Parts: sequence; structure tokens; C-alpha cells
Amino acid sequence: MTKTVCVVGLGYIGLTSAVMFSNYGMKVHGVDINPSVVRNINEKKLHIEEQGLQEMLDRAIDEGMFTASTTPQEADAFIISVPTPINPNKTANLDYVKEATKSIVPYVKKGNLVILESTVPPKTVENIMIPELMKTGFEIGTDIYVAHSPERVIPGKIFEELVNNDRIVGGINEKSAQLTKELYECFVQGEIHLTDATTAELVKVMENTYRDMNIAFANELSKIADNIGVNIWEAIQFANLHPRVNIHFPGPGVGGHCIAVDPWFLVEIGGDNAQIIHHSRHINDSMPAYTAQKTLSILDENNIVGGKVAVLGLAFKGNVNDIRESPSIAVIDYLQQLGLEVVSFDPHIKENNHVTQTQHLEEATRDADILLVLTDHNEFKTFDPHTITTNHKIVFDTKNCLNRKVWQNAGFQYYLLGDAKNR
Ligand code: SAJ
Repeated sequence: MTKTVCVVGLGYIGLTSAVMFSNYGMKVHGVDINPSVVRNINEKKLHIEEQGLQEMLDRAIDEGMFTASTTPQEADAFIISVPTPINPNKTANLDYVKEATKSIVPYVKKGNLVILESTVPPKTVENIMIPELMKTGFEIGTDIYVAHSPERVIPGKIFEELVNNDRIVGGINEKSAQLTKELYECFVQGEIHLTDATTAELVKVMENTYRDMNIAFANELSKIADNIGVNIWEAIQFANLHPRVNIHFPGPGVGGHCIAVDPWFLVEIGGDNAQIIHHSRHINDSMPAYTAQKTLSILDENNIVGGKVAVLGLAFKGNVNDIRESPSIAVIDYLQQLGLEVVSFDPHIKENNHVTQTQHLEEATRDADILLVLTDHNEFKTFDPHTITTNHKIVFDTKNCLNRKVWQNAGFQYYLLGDAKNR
């Protein structure tokens, strides 16, 4: 029975997994190459925003069940949860996975289990991890066990989903899968499904690619709706009433280090067999420029030349403090290329992460010729437009998160991405 776990990589997924295990009876040692992340964690200071994480971290540290450092320690099980970004040429960058696997080799003992949680292209366990783990000198699959169990949780509901989501476990053999199942059973109440490592790797990438392609369909529809005087949000809601239809929603682009990244893994291995996957990426990556152009045409329509745009929302999605691959950054670049002045504000991003950013809403909206909502934070949904002073009362909502009537009653012209009906 596993008692000690060493988690390598203390980001969104690694830290929440580590804290979860240590709150369910496992003695956990967390590892991160970034010394300030480690220092902050040991001082119970968080670098990520997630409901319930602070309380669970405090309890785990107070009860002596969780420590963190920059080097691994011996353990019954090792969990690797490091980033898997893409290179500029859109190929998978598996360096962190390789380095993390290398880093645990001196600590792996006979009978140990090694699990990869990061989202990776199929065959990564086989082609990247196992060659490294063979340097332990142990027989893979008999002396030590290896599996892939991809995380499937969504920021904002991580702990709820860690417990309730079904979990896919892909072992390099049955014993590896079984041991991994037994480990996660300490907190997983969803069903745990066993398969092989390559299938588990593909399943996770398929899930995120399904979402990316569905969003691409919605974004294409929003462009079509614009030319035929339809409100695409209304149309999608009607279409989704059909028992077999579940269209996602358009927006200024797809961000984060998951949906905007993982489909490229399939494009890389699929080549010409990944046509719609590849095209969907291009459609979603076209939305920031489309949104910036729409903003300019709204200003033109109101005879405003040049002008100041108050960008509301830098995070890649609502109620998180994560700007990785955020569409907002790309939209701002395009707006500036169009000669517009930009000041941005995001209530979740406490330190200035962008040159245009201010921590004061008033500074962003003062003298603004248009308010551009790019992230559906709850704070924006409950804004009182009467309290906002601008140069022109124009708001462009790209996430359908504002109450049209409230803003119109406050004298604002309200524009909605994908809605050519209510102009
Ligand atoms: N988005 C849209 N339209 C939609 C839904 C999302 O434009 O209808 C945009 C969001 O604004 C954001 C991006 O897509 O920019 C991604 O948002 P997301 O809500 O899909 O969230 P992620 O990336 O945080 O989480 C996804 C989840 N995957 C799926 O739902 C299939 C989560 O379960 C995964 O664990 C996570 O990726 C991951 O880590 O892989």
C-alpha cells in the first residue's frame, strides 16, 4: 500500500494533486525547479488561484503531510506533472517531462510506481519516459511500474473534479495500471477505467481537441451570423435544445495551456490525417485579429478616429488568474497595430503582467472611447455601468457576459460579438 508520494511539478495540476493526496493520508513531498515557488509554498503562500487550495495546503503543512523542495525524495510513488508546451514550430516540447523523469532516477527503488499526469502526445511514456527509467537498472513493468493518468480538471472546480470525475489510467502493463488505480482510490470517487498508456495519452488529447474544434465551429458561426443579421448566441442556445447537439460558444479566441496547445500534438503525429483538427486551430487563432478589427469597425461606425480602448480581462478565461496563451494579449497586439491606444484591467491579475495593464479600473476606463470585454469574470457581470466614466458610452462584449438591458439603460451602446441582429 502506497504511503509516500513525490510530486514533481507544482503548478496548477501538480500542486492541487499533491495537496489532495496529503489530505487523504499520503505523506507527500513536492518538487519544483523554481526556488521561489518552493519557498512560497513552504510559507503557505500560493502562486495560483483555486477555490479551497489555501485551506487544504495549510492543513497538509500543519499536519506534517506535505513538504516542498527543489529536489526529489525517495517515495513509494512518483507523479510527474510538468508543463508540456509547444515549440514555435507547433511541435510538442517534452523537455520538462524528460528532465523530470531524469531527476527522479536516483531515488527510484524496486517496487516503486511512476505516473505521468501531464498531457502529452501518444507514445510519450514509451519513447521518452521509459528510456530514462531504464537507467535505474530495474526491469520496467516487473521491478518498477509506470503509468499515464492524465488530469482532466478545469481551473475553478479542480478539487470537485479531482474527486468526482471518472479517471483514465493507462499502464505500461496491467500491474502498473492496477497499482495506479489503488493509489487514486484514496480520493477519487468517480470510476477509474484501466487501459494501456498510449490509449490514455490519446484520450486526453482527444478530449481537449474535441473542445477546441467545437469552439472553432462556434467561432465560424459567429462570423457567418455577422453577415446575415443573426444573434449567434441565441441561435446556439436554440440549437443546443436538440438532444444530440452541444455547440460551444464563440469568443475572442482560445487560450490557456491546454485547449490552445494539445490539438497540435495530434496535428504533429497525424499530419495530413489531422485536417479539421489543424484547421480548427487556425480558426480559433484567427479570432483575436477578427475581434480587434470588429472593435475598429465599431469605432468607425461611431465616427471615432483612433481612440482609446479599455480592455477588460487579461486572463484566458473567467475567474482565473492565468494569462498563459491568453487571447487578450493577442487582441491587444492587433489593436495597437491598428493604431489604437490600449489600457487594460483585470481584477484577478494582481501584479501588472502586461505593459498596458493598470490595477485601477478608473484609469482604464477614463477617456476610453470603447470598453472591450475579453474575459467573462464574475466581477464584470455585476458591474454597475452608472459608475463608469468614459469618453464615449460604447461597450463591446465578446463573451456575452454583460446584461445588455442594464448597460443600455445606463446610456451605453452595447455591441455583442456574433450578434448582428440587435444592432
Ligand atoms: N472557450 C470558448 N468557448 C467555449 C468554451 C471555452 O471560447 O464555449 C475558451 C475559453 O474562454 C478559454 C479556452 O476556450 O480561452 C479554454 O477554456 P476551457 O474552459 O476549455 O478551460 P481549460 O483550458 O481551463 O480546461 C480544459 C478542460 N478540458 C475540457 O473541458 C475538455 C479541462 O477539463 C482540462 O483538464 C484542461 O483543459 C486541461 O488541463 O487539459
